[in-house]
Amino acid sequence: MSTDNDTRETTDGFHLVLDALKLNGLDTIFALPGIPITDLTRMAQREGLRVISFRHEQHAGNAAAAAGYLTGKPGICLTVSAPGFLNGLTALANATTNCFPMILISGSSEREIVDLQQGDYEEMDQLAIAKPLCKAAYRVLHAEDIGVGIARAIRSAVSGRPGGVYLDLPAKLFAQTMDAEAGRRSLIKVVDPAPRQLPAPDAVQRALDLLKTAKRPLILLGKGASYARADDEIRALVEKTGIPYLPMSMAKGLLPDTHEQSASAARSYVLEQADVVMLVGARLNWLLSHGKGKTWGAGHGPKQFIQIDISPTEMDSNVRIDAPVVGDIGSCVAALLAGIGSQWPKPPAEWTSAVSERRTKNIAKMAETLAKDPKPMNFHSALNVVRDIVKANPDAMLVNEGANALDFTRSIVDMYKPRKRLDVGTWGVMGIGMGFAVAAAVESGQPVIAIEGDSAFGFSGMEVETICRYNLPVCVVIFNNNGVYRGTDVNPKGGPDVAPTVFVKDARYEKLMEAFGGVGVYATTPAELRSGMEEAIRSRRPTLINAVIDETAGTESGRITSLNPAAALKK
Ligand SMILES: Cc1ncc(C[n+]2csc(CCOP(=O)(O)OP(=O)(O)O)c2C)c(N)n1
Ligand SMILES: [Mg+2]
Repeated sequence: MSTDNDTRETTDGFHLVLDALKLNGLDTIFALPGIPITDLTRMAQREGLRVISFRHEQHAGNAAAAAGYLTGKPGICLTVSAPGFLNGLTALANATTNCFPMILISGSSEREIVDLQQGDYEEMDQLAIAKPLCKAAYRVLHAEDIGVGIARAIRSAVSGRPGGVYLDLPAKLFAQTMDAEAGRRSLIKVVDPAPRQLPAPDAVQRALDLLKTAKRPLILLGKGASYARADDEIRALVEKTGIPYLPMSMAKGLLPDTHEQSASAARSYVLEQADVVMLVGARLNWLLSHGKGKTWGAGHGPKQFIQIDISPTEMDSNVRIDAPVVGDIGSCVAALLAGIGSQWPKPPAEWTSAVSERRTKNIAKMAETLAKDPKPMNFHSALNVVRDIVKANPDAMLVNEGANALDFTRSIVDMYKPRKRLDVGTWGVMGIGMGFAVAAAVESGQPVIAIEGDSAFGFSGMEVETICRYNLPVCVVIFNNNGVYRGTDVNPKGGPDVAPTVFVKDARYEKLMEAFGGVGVYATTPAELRSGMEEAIRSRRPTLINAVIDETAGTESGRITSLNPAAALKK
């Protein structure tokens, strides 16, 4: 059996899994132990892997997904069978939707019993359940196939469009033994797991030809562009063409939000007016109103789209793509840059000055709002503080979830560096907060600021214990407005139950952090919030600031009120 060095003669499933991960540079596991993987977590730690143990699998899964996005290597989540697996599955599906590479490794029960449905401990056909919710799903039945299983999982997670992969490891596999040397030879160090995919030269030329005809061009950067790690090339593309750009939420900071070509403060104007739009790693899904309708200036004349994406089937998903450029974003942008050369004509000044005029006006208007000091504190006056703190700490990671707490933060807090912002992503899902915060701290070593709606925080709140246990430099700021969207709803029947969107008023969330040895701060003014955040960043101690926000300040669903179906009967 195993020893500390390579002299062992026999190996087993446990060690082969760990050796295969290590061989591929996967050195961190986000886990929750139990049958049959408890020993795997212990052995992983003994073998020098970092094991971050969570209180609920969904957050371990979210951490793995965020780690995948931040490192470009698949994040590893390890769970027990059936219920543990299901708890992790939400994160796996969310990772796949967000195109974050992760591998959910789950122990499972005995195949023979599961397949005959004879009622095993935690019986469930996990592979079948996982399959439609992720990019690929594999099961390994024999120790000698572990190397191949992990190699396939890695390739599936990171090549092409990244996503979630499920790897099913039945309990019996772990105890299987084989000759150590044969075991070593069975492992695969994956060569070039995410191969470059070069765009076709004629596709690049078509895109450039179209871009050249534009009178009101716009570049739209998505989180695919951030993930691509082609930061310098993307910046060069924006600056050499002189085209205004809009970053999607997680592309903020790819270029600093203060960049003069950023059209964020003139978003509705540019979406409505642009005639040629170049999408870089951004999908025309609901977050972009599917590329059509009022947002896109229906009636303002036709729009033409250039789309850069690694997935050919993304093209025409919602509207016609006039110039598809399929390949990895780094290669596509490099090819476009080569074609652009140094003589590229700037967009008509009429367009760029119209954009910048609106931008200046809106920024000034926002500055006025931010300068106000209402009592009680509202989203704006609180975010004015967060904005300053992020500006002073541009390397800090920002995690963000909620409705109003999300939307206001996204528009008010400027980001200065790529891949610093992690949020609810494509699904707008609540519950990513503490899992993402843990991964951000573990993978970057930087201070993490998590701006959380009070409802949003509740989904993963117990992981503050995890944050304290690993002593992570996470500063959680809860925007506490007593509920979902607002704290002001009342029960129309007047009974003892409060309205469905309302929580316990003036809840003392900071005491949760104190319970585990972290720092709790109760902040009712911007000054208290500022000193709490400054101290958290300076000390790197786990901190939770309960920022009390005017309970009337929010709007229904934040910025997406219109997605709520309207009742036909108004009563
Ligand atoms: C998993 C999941 N469940 C429910 C929702 C619906 N939802 C959207 S935002 C939100 C919470 C908003 O309240 P809060 O986090 O307090 O933010 P606020 O608007 O009050 O700042 C909920 C429950 C969701 N997006 N995801
Ligand atoms: Mg709230």
